[in-house]
Amino acid sequence: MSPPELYFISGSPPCWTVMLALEVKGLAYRQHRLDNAKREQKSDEFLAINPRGQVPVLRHGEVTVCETLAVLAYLDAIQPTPPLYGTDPAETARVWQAICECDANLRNPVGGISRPLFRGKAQEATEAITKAAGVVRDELALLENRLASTPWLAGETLSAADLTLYPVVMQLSRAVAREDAAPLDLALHPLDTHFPKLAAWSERIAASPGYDNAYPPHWK
Ligand SMILES: N[C@@H](CCC(=O)N[C@@H](CS)C(=O)NCC(=O)O)C(=O)O
Repeated sequence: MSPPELYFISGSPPCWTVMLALEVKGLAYRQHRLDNAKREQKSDEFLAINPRGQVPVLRHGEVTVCETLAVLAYLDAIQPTPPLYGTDPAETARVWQAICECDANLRNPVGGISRPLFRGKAQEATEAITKAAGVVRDELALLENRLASTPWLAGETLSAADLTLYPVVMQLSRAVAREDAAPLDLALHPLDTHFPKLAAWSERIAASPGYDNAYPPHWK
């Protein structure tokens, strides 16, 4: 069968998660980069692939998979090593718990900070950004505690939990490093000052196989 094909938007955290998973598993794949500025994900051609008009989407032979976590599960099935969802019941539960916590508690507030900052609208959105930053700091403090006892979110090995969280943390770090974030005093930048364990964990991810290939092209 020919290699999987990934439809993605550069800088999209879910797409980055899938790319990291493909690289960690050492799977060859073809990239189809869509241009969000041109709304290519809403073109008739792409809507025929995913009627929701969202990425990531993985196509592999006759199989089309939408939704990040479903793509990761598919990749785990076609290439079981290294396993992304744990190797025993307790580890599997920890992986899913960390993923659910990230999606339920962190992803949206990080978007609430990064969207206005990336769009140059920090001044108009100061109150909303400040409120979201409080939520994010609390969540990062919980993660910081967890990473005090284990190198990876779900234990001793890298898992889908790490690959889910990492692009969210990077999106945040990139946003709060902007000059217009400085006057807001969000206490989130630099990451290694406020959350050293999380920063060290980020470095471990950045040392994982194929990391550079998965890095968002427009950030390079
Ligand atoms: N729950 C979905 C979320 C996918 C998602 O939100 N994708 C965004 C990119 S980060 C997207 O395609 N946005 C373009 C749009 O909705 O037009 C998943 O995890 O795959």
